[in-house]
Amino acid sequence: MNFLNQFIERDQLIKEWIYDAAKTIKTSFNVELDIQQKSNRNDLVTNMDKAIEKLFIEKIQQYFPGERILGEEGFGDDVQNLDGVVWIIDPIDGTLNFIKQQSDFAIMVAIYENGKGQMGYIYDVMQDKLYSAQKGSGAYCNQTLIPVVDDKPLKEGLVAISSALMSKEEGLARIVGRASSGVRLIGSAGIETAHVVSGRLIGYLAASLAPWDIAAGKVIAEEVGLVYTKLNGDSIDLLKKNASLVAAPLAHKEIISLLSAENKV
Ligand code: 2AM
Ligand code: CA
Repeated sequence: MNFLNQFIERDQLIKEWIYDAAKTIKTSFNVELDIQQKSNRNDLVTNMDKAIEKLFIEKIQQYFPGERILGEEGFGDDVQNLDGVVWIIDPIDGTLNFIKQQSDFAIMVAIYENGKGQMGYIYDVMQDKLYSAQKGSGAYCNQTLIPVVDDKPLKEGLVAISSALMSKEEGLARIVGRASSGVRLIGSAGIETAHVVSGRLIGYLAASLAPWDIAAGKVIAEEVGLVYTKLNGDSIDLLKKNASLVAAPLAHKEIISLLSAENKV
C-alpha cells in the first residue's frame, strides 16, 4: 500500500464519516439512551457507542475491504498484531461525559500501517473542532495548521491526569501537581490529548489507556513535536493497556525523572 497516494481520498472519506457520526450522536440527545455497565459502574457503554462503531466498520469494509479494524466495542476484528493496515476506532471517547454532560467527548479514528501511525483524527463534537494529522504533513485543527509545541519547562504548564490515576495513584498526581502550574481533569483522553497538542496543557498522564484511547492522539501529538510514551518512558504497546504520558519534550523528561526518583514508575 502506498499511503502517500491515498491520503487525500482517505482524509475526505474519514472526515465525511466523522461529521455524519457526530450528527447521529447529537440527535440522540433528544432520545433516551440505552446505557449498560461494562467493567464497573463508571465504565459504561450506550447504544450510541455501538451504533457509531458499526457505522464506521460498515464504511471501512465498503471502501477498504480486507483492512482490519480494532474498535472499542468489539464489532471489528480480533486484532492480535499490527501487521498491514489496521484501523483503530473509539466511537465515543469520554462516554461518561457524553452521558452526564453532553460535552467533552470525542470521536477518534486512526490508521496504522505495520505498527506505524499514518493518520489520526480526534473530533471534539460539541466544540466542532476536528484535530487531524497525516504522518509527515503536520497536524490541523479544522483547516488551520497547528504550530509545533512551545517546549516550556514543566513548572510553566498545566497537566491533565486521568480520573483513574487520580483515584489509584494520588501520590503521583500530587508530585506532578506540585512540579507544574497545576492539575486538570477532563475525562476524555482524546480531548485532553487535543489540549496538549494545541498548547493549552503541557502534558497528559493516564493510569491505563486502551489502544483506541491512544492511537489517534499519538499520530497527531507526534506531528507537533510532542513525545507519547508509557509512563516509564518505554514505547507504547498498541495491543495492550498502557500507563501513558504525552507531553512537550522538556516536560516529558522532567515528569519521567520525577516519577522514577520517587519510585512511581
Ligand atoms: P472511554 O470513555 O472511551 O471509555 C477517562 O479518564 C478516559 O479514560 C476516557 O478517555 C475513557 O475512554 C478512558 N477510560 C475509561 N474507562 C476506561 C477503562 N476501563 N480502560 C481504559 N480506558 C478507560
Ligand atoms: Ca469509548
